[in-house]
Amino acid sequence: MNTSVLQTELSNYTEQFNSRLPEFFPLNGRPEGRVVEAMKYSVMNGGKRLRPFLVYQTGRLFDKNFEDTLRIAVSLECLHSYSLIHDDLPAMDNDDLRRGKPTCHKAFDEATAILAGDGLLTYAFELLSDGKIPASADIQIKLVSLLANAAGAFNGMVAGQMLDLYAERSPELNTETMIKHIEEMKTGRLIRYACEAGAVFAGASEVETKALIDYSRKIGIAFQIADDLLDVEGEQSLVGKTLGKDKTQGKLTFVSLYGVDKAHQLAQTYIDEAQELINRQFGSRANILSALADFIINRQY
Ligand code: GRG
Repeated sequence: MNTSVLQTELSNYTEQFNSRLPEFFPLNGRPEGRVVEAMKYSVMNGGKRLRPFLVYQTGRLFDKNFEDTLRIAVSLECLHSYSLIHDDLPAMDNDDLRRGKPTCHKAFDEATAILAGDGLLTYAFELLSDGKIPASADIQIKLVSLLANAAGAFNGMVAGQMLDLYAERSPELNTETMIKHIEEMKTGRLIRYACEAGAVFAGASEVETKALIDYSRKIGIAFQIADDLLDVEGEQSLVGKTLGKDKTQGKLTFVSLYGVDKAHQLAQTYIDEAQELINRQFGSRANILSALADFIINRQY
């Protein structure tokens, strides 16, 4: 499949997804509605919608459609947006720009941004558990449990973020094994959840689910390498966030570890492996997932 077919699929999906988002954020005009405004601002504030698209495309392998997968996709994007709001806070990455627009704490204020993150995190689980997902109770519970684990403090995104902050201050932790471990938790677990959730929702077999998980783990690492490369090679107006920060902050990244050329090669290797896996299991049905793997490392934003 050529890249432009994928670009069209992704932009059609994004358009449809964005047009449905407002209905998930009713504004009630009451003073506390300010937090919902901040939540809505952050979720509606652009974004590639890669995680929702992965949920949809995984579901589509098993004949699920946009509407079937929408609630799971919105829930995941809420959780992802919470992590970005909190990551941008002064106590964390302290950034003024996200998706090319003022970060939540700049557009509102710090306390509202903390609450908006809390609100989105909580809402993600409300959307999964309010009985409106067209699946059995067992599947709904499984989705809640998978997301909690992927986002959480034991082996998930919060654990990855903690280790990332800690490693910055502890040079002895700056090893290849450690960076892979950090990135697998911080970035990889939500990407993996996107594919696993689509598979669980759609009733994929164990073998099919495993192929999707293996694919997602590989594209997850490649995604992070691409993110590190964009920080040094990207165009700020396209990337939409402050670039060059990894170096200024002395962060250990795939680029600081391997250098630019080797980082590109490594990302390509992960993508080749992911494509081989997914093609072996699903053949041409997985053309879009396969093309998405290419997009992940060739993206400009
Ligand atoms: C604060 C609990 C907590 C976790 C933060 C997501 C994260 C963990 C930190 C964000 C910083 C960062 C650069 C992470 C690496 C890659 C990443 C998740 C980038 C943002 O995802 P995209 O590129 O963003 O999919 P869009 O805006 O397109 O949704």
